[in-house]
Amino acid sequence: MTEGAMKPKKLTEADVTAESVFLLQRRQVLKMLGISATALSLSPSAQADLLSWFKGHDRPPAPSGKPLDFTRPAEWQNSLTLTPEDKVTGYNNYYEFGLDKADPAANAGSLKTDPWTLTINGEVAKPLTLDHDALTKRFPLEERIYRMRCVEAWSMVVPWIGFPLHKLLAQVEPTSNAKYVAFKTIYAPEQMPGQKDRFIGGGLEYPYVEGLRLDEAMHPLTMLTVGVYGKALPPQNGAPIRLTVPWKYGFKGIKSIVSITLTRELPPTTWNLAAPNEYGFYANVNPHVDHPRWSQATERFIGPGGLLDVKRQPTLLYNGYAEQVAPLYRGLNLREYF
Ligand SMILES: Nc1nc2c(c(=O)[nH]1)N[C@H]1C(S)=C(S)[C@@H](COP(=O)(O)O)O[C@H]1N2
Ligand SMILES: [Mo]
Repeated sequence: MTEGAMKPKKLTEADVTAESVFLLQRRQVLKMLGISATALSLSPSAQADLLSWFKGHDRPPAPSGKPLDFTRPAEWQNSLTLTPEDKVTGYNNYYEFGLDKADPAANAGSLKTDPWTLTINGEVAKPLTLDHDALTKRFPLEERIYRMRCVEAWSMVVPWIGFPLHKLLAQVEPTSNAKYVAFKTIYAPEQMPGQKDRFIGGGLEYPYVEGLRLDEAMHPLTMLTVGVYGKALPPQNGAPIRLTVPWKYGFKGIKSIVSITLTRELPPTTWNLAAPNEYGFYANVNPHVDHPRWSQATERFIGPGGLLDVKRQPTLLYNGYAEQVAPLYRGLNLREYF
């Protein structure tokens, strides 16, 4: 076999499994459940996602994080129906641990999240490094119930715990040159099989990197997240600290962050590097701007009912946060800057 033939094709975010193996398993599982594929009002890829999760249902339970001290400010509470904890911590994207939705919960236990060092540097007057304990102790923690929308067109509602990024940025004092904020995931190929193997890791470049404009980073909705469902984040959700930007597609929410760097220039971002025509820098949730390969007009909400409780619902502009964030994008052509 030539080296060229061995090379994995560049995977995009929707190509989450080895399709041929998967279609077979899906048919078998559906048959076992007595469900015909057409009886489910789900696209093949949606079924693939859910059943890959189902397939992993005998996985070891996620190590339960330690309980956190936090408040529940009324501002961030609401009456949205929550996605249950086992789905939030069992149905994940974290390609460093594999492409199936069940892979992160099964494999991310190998990530050593304590000790940890988060460095904040670049165009700042006062660079800072935080150790593992500082991540949960330096800033008061609050629970915030946010919508979460993956670019693959599934969605959840999640009770995250963390603090607003602007509080951290205020402490490092960005210089007048700072225009963007760049984030980087840990690079630890010995602990992350997907960083070592291009088949497992989907052909992405690692470490995973993300970025925001400084004004987006300073927005009160933008959060550094250290917990979920009352406890420290499990590794599959990005322990010990990850980004949550609820009006943007989920891939902006970079996990297991080791550096935050303020920059003059727009930073590179992982999915944009992988497929620039499909994933932009902004990645604002927008029902009117389709992905080149699928519609973004609706989404599949993963709800509390049974395993297959997936409700199709309209996608909301800026994921329902238009009132708060639309001013950031006044005058910007959202089709061009997707
Ligand atoms: N380092 C890293 N961060 C990542 C990803 C990843 O593969 N690697 N996946 C992203 C995608 S596509 C989504 S939808 C969210 C999923 O977060 P969750 O598993 O906590 O729901 O994490 C994002 N952050
Ligand atoms: Mo995603």
